[in-house]
Amino acid sequence: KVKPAASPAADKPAEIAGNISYHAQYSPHFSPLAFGPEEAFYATAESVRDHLIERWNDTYVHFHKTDPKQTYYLSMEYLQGRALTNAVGNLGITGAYAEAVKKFGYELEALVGQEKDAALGNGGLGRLASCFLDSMATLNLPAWGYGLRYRYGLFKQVITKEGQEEMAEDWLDKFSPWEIPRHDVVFPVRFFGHVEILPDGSRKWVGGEVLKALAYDVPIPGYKTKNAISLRLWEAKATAEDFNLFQFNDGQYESSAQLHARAEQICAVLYPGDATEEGKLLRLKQQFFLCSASLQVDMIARFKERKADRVSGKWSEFPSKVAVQLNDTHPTLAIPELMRLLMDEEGLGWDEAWDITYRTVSYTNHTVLPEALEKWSQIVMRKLLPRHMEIIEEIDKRFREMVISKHKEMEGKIDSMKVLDGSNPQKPVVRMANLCVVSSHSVNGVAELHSNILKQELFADYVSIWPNKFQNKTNGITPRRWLKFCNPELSEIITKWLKTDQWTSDLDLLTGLRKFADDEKLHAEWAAAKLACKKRLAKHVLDATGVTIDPNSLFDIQIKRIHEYKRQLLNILGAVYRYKKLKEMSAEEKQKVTPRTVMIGGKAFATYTNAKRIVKLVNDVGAVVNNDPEVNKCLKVVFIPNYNVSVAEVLIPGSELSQHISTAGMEASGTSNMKFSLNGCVIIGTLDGANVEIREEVGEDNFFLFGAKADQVAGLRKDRENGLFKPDPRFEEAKQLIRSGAFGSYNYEPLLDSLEGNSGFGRGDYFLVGYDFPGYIDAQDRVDAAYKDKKKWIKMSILNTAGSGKFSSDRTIAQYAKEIWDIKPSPVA
Ligand code: 26R
Repeated sequence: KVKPAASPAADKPAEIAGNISYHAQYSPHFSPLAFGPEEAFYATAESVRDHLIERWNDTYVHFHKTDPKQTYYLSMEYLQGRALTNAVGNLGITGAYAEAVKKFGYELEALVGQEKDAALGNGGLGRLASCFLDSMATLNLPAWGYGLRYRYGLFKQVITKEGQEEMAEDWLDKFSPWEIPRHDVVFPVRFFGHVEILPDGSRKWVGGEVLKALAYDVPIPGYKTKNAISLRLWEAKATAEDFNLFQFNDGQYESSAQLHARAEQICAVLYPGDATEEGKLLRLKQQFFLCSASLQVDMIARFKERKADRVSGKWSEFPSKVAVQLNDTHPTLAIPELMRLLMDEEGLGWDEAWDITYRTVSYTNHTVLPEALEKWSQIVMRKLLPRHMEIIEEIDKRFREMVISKHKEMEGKIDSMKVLDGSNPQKPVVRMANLCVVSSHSVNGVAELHSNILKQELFADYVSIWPNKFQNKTNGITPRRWLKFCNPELSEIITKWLKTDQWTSDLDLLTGLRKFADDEKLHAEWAAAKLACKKRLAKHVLDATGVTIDPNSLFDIQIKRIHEYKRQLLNILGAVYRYKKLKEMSAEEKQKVTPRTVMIGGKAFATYTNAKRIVKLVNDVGAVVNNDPEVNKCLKVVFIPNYNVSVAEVLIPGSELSQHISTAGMEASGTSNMKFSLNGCVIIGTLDGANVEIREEVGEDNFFLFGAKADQVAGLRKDRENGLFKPDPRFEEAKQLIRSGAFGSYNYEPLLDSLEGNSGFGRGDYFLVGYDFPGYIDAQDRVDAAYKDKKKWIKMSILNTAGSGKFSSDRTIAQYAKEIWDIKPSPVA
């Protein structure tokens, strides 16, 4: 036994400084001569890591001893962002570290900026997973996250004259101080090969290529608790045995290390392009790699290891020890992999393996967009995973038999419900969502409206078979990162007025602010805090774009992935219309206008042409408006480049109005809407996703609503098709101004055409930009009027914060724990 040494005393800055020096000297990554901000950041992070490792070890031992039921959260994406502020904040050692780094002449905030964002995710789904980890740790839940250690995460967005360009973002450029490579946790993962039938009739998957999965653990500290959980990221490796020394010495360098090269490909990038067959295969490999490694190592091996200590160690106990949550369909292969391991490796029969799998696995749906529902080629799947394909075929067959024998009335619906779709014999596919629904004991949506759409539309047929399988779990966000740490100004005021900082872990306490909503003293403090955040934001904008914006103007922000359904196009058309009206005004009239800064940020998927055109349009409009002296006191339009978690942490606190304006029924939930509202920012939005619930919580007077309702959308599209749509003249004016070339000569025709009828590029305005345009402009007019009344606006702002308690991910995770996972808090003593 090695007696562990203690980390530096958390309340002794001198000791901490000594520990930082120690790391600079004895965990060296740089020349000993320099101790600049970068060196100081790494040494500080390593010092903080000592605290994390201590807690992480204690938590691991505690879970091992007490052997509680544990959740395994499988996700292809995590958008962690930076970790330093969060780590010292959650551990309660921010002050001590701030003082310690001062001894080296540094401000902690300056060092924090040295850290690269860990962007192992695309958007909402990945950031949700990261918020969930924070809440699982904070609630002392036995739950771990599993993902892949991508070498390159989400691309860096660079804006040029052509619009968006993508660059590889090297988050591991130097190294990540937060991960612990676990050389003791290495397991084989197989691809390709074939199925052998053994003499006893059992089946075994053999041959093919075998890679190794190596675990990297990222400790996740809970807030004000001793517990720290793990985000386990797998990396693919080939070993010395896979290296052909003979070939290498013979000069055949590439073939000598073939498997090494293939291993490297697996974790090379987040979401490899899947336009080619190779790309599709790689993406499927990634998905299986995550599932197989997590299941073999952490669920099966751990269950066996711990069951040796248990009185009865039956496999039937597995579901009372293990819950697997699938973050969308991306890790669906966990289902056939668990079946395979139980049957082929552990010798169980189908029925027992199925019962265990069904009781273990649950699935969250995050989108109803048809193009985002995964379908995998049966041919590719059979080649890469021959045994899994057999198992999926058997699941499909048994499902169909069950429907016919027990739900005769649903027989006519079988074609759309079954897992395998062979309707195109050239391209038979596996429908992953159907596989998830059929094989999971619980299926949930991520906001009330979305869950209802799942029950009434996407999964309606299954509801009559399994009426109790479908649930709602409205998303949430961690109030630590998204208020306490990113907005210290507002946090202090809240703590002062509530006379407690308990709200950080009990967010419902924010309702206590309601009784001060008219208090002038609070108003003054609230406005001052907002102004400080706006100034920080303005500085970011200047540094990132060179554009100067006025902190006294209304800061209006839309930041999210660029997608037609999210309707950044509606936003920019609105800005174009505003510009046109300003141009028509006299100087006197302009005096009365509410000055506004419209900021739009977000990344477009590299091959999504219309999304990239939108990015270009926003930039082009900005270039004209911002340089037009006749209007630029009243309006600025800024595209915020390279939107990511760290940028969000600056933008959200400084925002006053934020736009969540998707076509109703299309945004499953949204989570930035919750972050804005929590930070006292008023929403202009449609009745979509979690907007519906936010509006209920903050009150309809404190939310600018417009637009078609979800249940009207289908009818409106029909009307449009039938030529019944009459565009508002204001909508025509805005489009016309762009067509006239007022914002440059780039060809916007294809983009604008998507708003027209079903001809040429036209998609009949599928997202109803034209239908919602007049309502949107009217709502913006109401915003302008409300903003003029400072008292009214600040009151709205306070009531947004006060009404955001429901949207803590602590609430969401507590519900998952109780209503899906059946796991209980297990705090380290
Ligand atoms: C398979 C591939 C095409 C793919 C599709 C969609 C890959 C990734 C996605 C991302 C989707 C699933 C996503 O991020 N959905 C978002 O999930 C958030 C968290 O629940 C919601 O808030 C948000 O509304 C939803 O768009």
